[in-house]
Amino acid sequence: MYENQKQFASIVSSILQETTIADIHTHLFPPSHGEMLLWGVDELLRYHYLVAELFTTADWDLTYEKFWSMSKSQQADIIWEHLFINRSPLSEAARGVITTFQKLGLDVKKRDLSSIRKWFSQQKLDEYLPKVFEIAKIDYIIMTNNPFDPKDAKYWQEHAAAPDYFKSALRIDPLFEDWQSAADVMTGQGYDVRPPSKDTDEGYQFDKKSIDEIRRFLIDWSKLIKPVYFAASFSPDFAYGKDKLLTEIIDRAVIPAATELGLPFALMIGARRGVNPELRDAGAGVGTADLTCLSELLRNYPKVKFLVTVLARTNQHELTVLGRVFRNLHIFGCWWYCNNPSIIEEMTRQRIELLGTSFTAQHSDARVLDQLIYKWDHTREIISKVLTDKYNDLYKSGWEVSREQIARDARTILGGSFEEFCRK
Ligand code: RAT
Ligand code: ZN
Repeated sequence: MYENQKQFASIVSSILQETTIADIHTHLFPPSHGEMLLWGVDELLRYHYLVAELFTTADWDLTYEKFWSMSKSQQADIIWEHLFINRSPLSEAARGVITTFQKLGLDVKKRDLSSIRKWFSQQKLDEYLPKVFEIAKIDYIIMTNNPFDPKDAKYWQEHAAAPDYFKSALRIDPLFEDWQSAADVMTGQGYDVRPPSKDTDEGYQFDKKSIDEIRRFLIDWSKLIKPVYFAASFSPDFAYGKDKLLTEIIDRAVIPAATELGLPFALMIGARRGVNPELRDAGAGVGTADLTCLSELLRNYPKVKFLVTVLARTNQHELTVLGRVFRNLHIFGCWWYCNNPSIIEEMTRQRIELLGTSFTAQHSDARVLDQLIYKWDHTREIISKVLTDKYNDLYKSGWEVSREQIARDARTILGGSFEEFCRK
């Protein structure tokens, strides 16, 4: 079927280049969400991954206050100068900006930010958005929609539904991380939710009415935005079964609502928020989680579907094993600090070796529209490398695969397996 390994690698790579993707977790919004949809050169440069990197190099006189008080383009300028001019853009996030410019046809060799800015200023969003989807070869993306965020909520309440290549996900972190303000928001939206009160034996608990109202809130919002799944991120201390309040919210509100609607619940575990609050979104750390709490959840609800990604590299093997022993678990993505070529490669090999193709290799987590271009370009390259090795191993054992079979497998780990899991 192919003459040598090199030729085979190029076949797999060209198939990967053509595979269209379901990007199952992003922070993008449709144009109807107005300014919430971030795009363009300044947004690319002030991506929070690059903000954090800037402060690893900048002098003390660039204080956090000074940086945050600057305009977006001043922030972009300073990041460009520090990370792209004074040194080479070798980090994954910095390289990503260069790949994005290059794929858009811009001349990166000149390193001329003003001409790049000029080009972006000439783009019209209604033409630019489909162009980005086309370059990145994306079928659809899944957003992160937070009904506790007044801005996001307002768009849903006032605007027409998003185009069908922008699918929604109902993000419910505030229920777990800040129930006082979550209760305030729900009350403000007409739900009779009282903050939990302290019971001496049981710790904090919601009254029955409040928990019913939280469930009603989730169901009503789902009717409005039609999410593909519920989602929440958790710290490494995620303690389902031990933390009474968290367990109660999951058991009595989230799971019943997810069951009623037939929706999966996505858990993203391991981000320690606010390790350096001065950095805002960029100031989170990572920690190893105790995944026995996750196993308990998976065991308790064998008919509820769970989508899970974990942030700590040290948790990846254990999660992959859980993906094998629990049929109600679908593992996805190389999240945030794992979204680096060396770790993606390691995780993808490990997952294929334990799960075959029943997982989702990656999500982009794009916050800026244009990032779809580089995130998927880089991922495609790594996945084709891993798949080439795996098919070569099979070939040595006498098993040949056709182009169609390779294309089928590639699409499976880039969206197909997720879709099948959601349909179950
Ligand atoms: O990866 C990121 O950009 C993080 O800031 C988070 O948004 C994370 O992905 C999340 O969804 O909480
Ligand atoms: Zn995210």
